[in-house]
Amino acid sequence: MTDLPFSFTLPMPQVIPSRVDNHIERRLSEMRGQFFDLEIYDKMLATEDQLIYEVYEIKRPEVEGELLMGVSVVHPGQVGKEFFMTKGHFHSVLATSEIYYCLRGEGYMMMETPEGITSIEPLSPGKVLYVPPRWAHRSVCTSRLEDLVTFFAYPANAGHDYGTIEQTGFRKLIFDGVNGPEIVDNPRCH
Ligand code: PAN
Ligand code: ZN
Repeated sequence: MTDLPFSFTLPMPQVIPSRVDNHIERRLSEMRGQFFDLEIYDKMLATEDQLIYEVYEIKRPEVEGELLMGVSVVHPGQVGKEFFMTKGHFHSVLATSEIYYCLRGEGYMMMETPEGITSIEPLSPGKVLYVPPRWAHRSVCTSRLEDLVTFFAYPANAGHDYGTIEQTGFRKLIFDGVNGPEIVDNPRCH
């Protein structure tokens, strides 16, 4: 063994809030139809129902005037070349917004309006992202080692519309390309 300088990465521990009222775990089996490569999805699922992301929620009454907040943790991984991500949603009360603050990891917030305007914002520690009213949003973890950890807050009466994204998909996909993350058009989006 040659005595050369070397380095390695020690992933930081997960950021979990000291108060948690509800812990959600989303596994591969709950994301059917959301990843582009259905064949690889089925193959992976046959081997293991992997944990894709987790949400630590702080509960408040779900009424106007209140805010819901918590921490979202998207784990590193890929389905084929597509990075692990959240389901993504519109808010049921479309005219509600959300704030995300990135605590750890690397990734993107994929966003789009019902009219088809798209915006994809990079996330890295310290980044504050404002998701304006009417924009669907999905977090994507592009780091190979670290979780993408974000703090979020949104109006407590917003509600979640997952159905629209489940049926139509987002207009863009994020794949692991030769020179890093690659954003491509989703050929299945309609
Ligand atoms: C977040 C998200 C969280 C998980 O709290 O709910 O990141 O993503 P999905 O809800 O898309 O599974 C939020 O945006 N609330 O509105
Ligand atoms: Zn939201």
